[in-house]
Amino acid sequence: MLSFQLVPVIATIALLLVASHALQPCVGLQGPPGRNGLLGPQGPKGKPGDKGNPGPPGLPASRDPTLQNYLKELKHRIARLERALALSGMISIAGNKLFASTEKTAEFDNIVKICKAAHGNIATPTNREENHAIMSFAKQFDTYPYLGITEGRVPGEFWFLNGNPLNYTNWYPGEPKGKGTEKCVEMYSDGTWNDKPCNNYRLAVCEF
Ligand SMILES: [Ca+2]
Repeated sequence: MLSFQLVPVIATIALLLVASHALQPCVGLQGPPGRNGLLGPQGPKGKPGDKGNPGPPGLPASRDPTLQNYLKELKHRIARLERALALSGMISIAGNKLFASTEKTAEFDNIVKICKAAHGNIATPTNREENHAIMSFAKQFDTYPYLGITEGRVPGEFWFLNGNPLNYTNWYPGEPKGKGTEKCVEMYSDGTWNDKPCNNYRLAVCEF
């Protein structure tokens, strides 16, 4: 016979046993795999790889058909542009020189600066063809342009602005006659030259 004092003890033990049994995990079937997680942050930049081997040598430009075709097309396009600009009197071409005017007048020193700023030079005729090309502006704007020619230390001796002696002249009959008082040169509308003081306002024509 159990004494009545043992009953609560046995009951407590029984409860503990039941509780401990309930805490034991039950092993069920394995569930399906979870979804993929989000992308992680980008890793650090790797080291640059080794330099590759040099490629095979290309064709010389003169034998590269792609390049030659491209040059041909470019020349054709430039020639068309030049013809269009010449048609409207905006440019005049003589040999390798291209002449253009600001269509405005200025003193000699300013024309030199204007042309330099445009990466050109003041119009300087070194042969009949160039003289004729500059003359077309004198006629078109009915204004005499200054030329890139000035008088040296010796009165009556004129030089190109680059210091070279004149290899071509087209003086108006009797000119130059300023004898040191007319240091610059203007072009009349018939293409002839006249020595003239440098502070007049004359048409700005540049060559490129
Ligand atoms: Ca004169």
